[in-house]
Amino acid sequence: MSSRLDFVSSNQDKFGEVRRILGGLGVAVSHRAASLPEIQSDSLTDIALHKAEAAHRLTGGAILVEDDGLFIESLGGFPGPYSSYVFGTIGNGGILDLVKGRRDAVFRSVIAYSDGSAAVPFHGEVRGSISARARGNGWGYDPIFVPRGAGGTFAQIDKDSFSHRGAALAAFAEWYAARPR
Ligand code: ITT
Repeated sequence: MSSRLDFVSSNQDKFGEVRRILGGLGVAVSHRAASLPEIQSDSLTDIALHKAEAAHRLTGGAILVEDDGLFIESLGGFPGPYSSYVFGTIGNGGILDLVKGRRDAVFRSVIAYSDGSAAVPFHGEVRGSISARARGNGWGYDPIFVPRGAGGTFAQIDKDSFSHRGAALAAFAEWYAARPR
């Protein structure tokens, strides 16, 4: 059986990180650029599992997808599952205008794997805060998210060892290496 593994995503920045992180864990992955349909749900896990099924239908092979969200506590978890839409509409400037009180936030990732049998989810999260202003040049919310214990925003540090994506992919890689073949 082929060991090809495709990461199906419209987001080139995500794929760059996925390739780097999984490469460091001994798992080779290719990019299949595609925008998958996303169901409306409060659950990143449900969204990721549906994306995984759509991705497997697209390629017919073994795939990974990811769904992420930035959850800001003083905003009741906004933008959460709507993070991609909110970034494209109000962006980091709009988020900084909205956050007035407590700045605690959590970044969550759900990676989902499918090779045709039921999709399997892997979870990662990082706690931190929203910075007072954007710092550093990074993609998405990187310039405004400061992981707890780090000296700067995701855009200013080597984020892989702190990131929600790094944690979810580490769980995936452990499971993938141990799966029956
Ligand atoms: P897919 O095609 O893989 O779905 P997407 O960009 O639409 O790509 P999501 O639906 O998971 O991905 O949206 C999550 C959004 O959260 C994403 O578009 C970014 O704006 C943001 N985001 C996720 N992870 C991030 C990270 O590590 N750093 C900065 N922003 C991030």
